[in-house]
Amino acid sequence: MQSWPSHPVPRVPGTPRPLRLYDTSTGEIRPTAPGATARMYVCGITPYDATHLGHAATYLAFDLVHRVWLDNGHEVHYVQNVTDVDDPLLERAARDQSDWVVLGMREIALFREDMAALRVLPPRNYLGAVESIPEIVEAVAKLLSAGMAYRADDPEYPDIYFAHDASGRFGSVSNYDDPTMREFFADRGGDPDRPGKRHPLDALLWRVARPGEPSWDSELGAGRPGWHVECSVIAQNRLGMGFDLQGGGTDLIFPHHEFSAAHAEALTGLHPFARHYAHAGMIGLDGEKMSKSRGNLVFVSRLRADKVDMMALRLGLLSGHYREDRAWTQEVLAEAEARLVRWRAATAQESGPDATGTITRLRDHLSNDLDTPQALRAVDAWADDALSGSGHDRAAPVEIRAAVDALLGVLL
Ligand code: 5CA
Ligand code: ZN
Repeated sequence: MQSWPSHPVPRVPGTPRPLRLYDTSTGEIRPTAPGATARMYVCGITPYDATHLGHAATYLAFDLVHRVWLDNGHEVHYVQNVTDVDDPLLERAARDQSDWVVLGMREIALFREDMAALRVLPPRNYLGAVESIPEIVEAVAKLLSAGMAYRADDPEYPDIYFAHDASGRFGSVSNYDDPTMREFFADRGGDPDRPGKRHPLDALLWRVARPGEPSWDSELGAGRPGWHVECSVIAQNRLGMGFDLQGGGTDLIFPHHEFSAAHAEALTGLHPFARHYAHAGMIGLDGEKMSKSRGNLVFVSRLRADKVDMMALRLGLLSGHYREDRAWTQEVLAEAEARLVRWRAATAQESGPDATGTITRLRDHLSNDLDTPQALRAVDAWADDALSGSGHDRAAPVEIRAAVDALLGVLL
């Protein structure tokens, strides 16, 4: 799958700060400690509808991780998937009497445009589930022969399930108790009541072909992959075990990230799958989580068509902390637009107050679990001073522009 266009990231004067990030599995803010190449996997979209502001906010959070690592001199190996075959996509295509392949391709194309417009740095590997089927089949076959997976007791559709406790570490990502796991499993794509399973929490690895559904021939028989194994295999085969960061929204903590880790750890006997699990809060609208199923969506492409400046959108989505559930409102956008105008005016001046302290504060706040509200306020303070005419450093506007571009991804 083709990724989207990149753009150069300027160097920022001064001293970088290593990134500390909240880790869901340990419940604390810990240093990320990548080697020369930082390895990050962020779960991609299921392309049955356009990118909404919730998706965008989540990808922006991990874009900042990417940028802080680059600032620290790391190469970043970033991998993202596209769930280009799964029940929601097939259901939407059936509802609209359209072809699921065409629907997926259209939404993926739009997503790429949205990401490029928002200046999200692209992944090095951007992979669809469909193109990854051979490697997924290989992994499922291994789990089956190791006795960690089994065929459902159903002569008609002997789907393959993962024995949830096969890694011996099930629960180590989410730390949820059993009732919470059962609730989320049922709500988020699981099938606890499927007859023929050995345990309600066992997760689907391979769905045997049904009439009217797409399927692929394989040594497992014709069928299609389950969801968690898709990300588990794509990540593992590009980044290896123990990669630096697995990311997504909080709705992916369980079952998705718990199972992606459990599959990989069972398969390899190694731990951990990822050294950090980071999750972005949910963006809501009118008091509810923005979601395709609720239909309360604001699309990035709609705002683009309405000529909203994508840099203002970026600033608006970054004005709240990534871990907070937060609401999108017209006021958030209006404030971001006003902020962008001020920053542009301040950096368009020939000189301004010395930028060193501001850039240090910007780095400090970002390295502290991506504290964007504080980071934006640090730049506000510089812009206010500059606009009030204080300071005559002729390098400062250029340096602030470079820092805001490189670290926040905002082009002034
Ligand atoms: N394809 C799977 C991941 S492998 C998936 O969850 N796709 S998705 O299109 O539903 O979501 C894509 C990403 O956006 C996920 O990380 C998800 O957690 C995040 N996301 C979805 N809704 C919101 C929201 N309202 N606010 C913030 N992030 C969201
Ligand atoms: Zn995923």
